[in-house]
Amino acid sequence: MFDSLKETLGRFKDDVEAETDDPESGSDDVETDDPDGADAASEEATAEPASNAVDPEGDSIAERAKLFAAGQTKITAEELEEPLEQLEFALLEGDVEMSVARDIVEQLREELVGTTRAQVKTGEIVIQEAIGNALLDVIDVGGMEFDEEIAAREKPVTIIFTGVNGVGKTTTIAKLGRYLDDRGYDVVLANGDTYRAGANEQLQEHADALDLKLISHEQGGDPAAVIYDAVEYADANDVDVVLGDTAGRLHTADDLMAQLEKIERVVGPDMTIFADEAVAGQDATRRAKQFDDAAEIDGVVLTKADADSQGGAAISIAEVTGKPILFLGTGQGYDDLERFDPEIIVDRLTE
Ligand SMILES: Nc1nc2c(ncn2[C@@H]2O[C@H](COP(=O)(O)OP(=O)(O)O)[C@@H](O)[C@H]2O)c(=O)[nH]1
Ligand SMILES: [Mg+2]
Repeated sequence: MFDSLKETLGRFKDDVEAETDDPESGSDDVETDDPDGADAASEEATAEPASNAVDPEGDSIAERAKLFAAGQTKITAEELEEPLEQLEFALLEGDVEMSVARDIVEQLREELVGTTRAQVKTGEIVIQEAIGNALLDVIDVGGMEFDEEIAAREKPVTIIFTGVNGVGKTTTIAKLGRYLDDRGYDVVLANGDTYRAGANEQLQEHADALDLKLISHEQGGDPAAVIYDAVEYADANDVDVVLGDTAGRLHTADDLMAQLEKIERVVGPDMTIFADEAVAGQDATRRAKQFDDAAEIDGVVLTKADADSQGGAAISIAEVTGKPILFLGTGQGYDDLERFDPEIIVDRLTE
């Protein structure tokens, strides 16, 4: 999962370390393993010719060399330029949204310029930390905590799933049915995808496998009515959570959005969760915005993360929509659902 994104970040770290290996680029003979390193470096500094030359920052080379000997020279904006440019390019290639790639690069620039070489050289994890902070800044947008929300809300809690066909919406509903069942909640499924032939049967199979009740109507019926029925059933039978599927495609995109608006109006769900594939990258990010406009979403499930090496949607979608990623789909089995914890994801990407 997200392997190439991890590589991109690792490469940036290596680039910065290589770039800042020496105050005047080109020489890589600085002693790092000598316990008496300061002396060695100062010998090198005195061997520096033209000691009254002035570098672009206005410090004389002799002064800079002295600072370097004490391990105090700072990483400059110029040194970071190339690594940052490479990073931005790689992020864009990895399908990260442009505004998000820029934010990451800007934050890294701010955090790293002025960091002393000593910190980088002595193996302090400044670069790694800076990368982690920049990532956390874009993926941790606050918003709801799924488990807490379910626990706190008056029952039944009604959750509607939106998103286009084929991304794994129905599978995610089944997985969440299992997830909630495992945590002691009674769950009913509702098939609001009345458009697609075979949708009832598909959800019924999941319901049977998970031993959950499904409420469905004939194909072509009103999805808002199905979900409404499921809520009534839940009320009457002390069911805790209603998971409502919806169509991912109608005759036109406008019809689809109008249908989602109607469900929102008639049912008044407690949560609307948008599902899309991590592998869809920027398309997923764009669709999240569109669906949020039709029926405001509270959170996102990114499916097929197991097949996504780039991580572009995973690090873009929260910042672009302002809504948190709640879960990652990590396979086709019912247990292949992972809580999305920004800190854990960042640790994994930067370790
Ligand atoms: N590898 C993988 N496949 C998934 C995941 N989630 C769903 N799928 C597969 O994606 C396909 C479409 O899923 P479905 O739930 O029918 O999509 P829907 O049209 O959005 O309801 C199915 O073959 C699922 O098994 C996931 O997290 N990882
Ligand atoms: Mg479906």
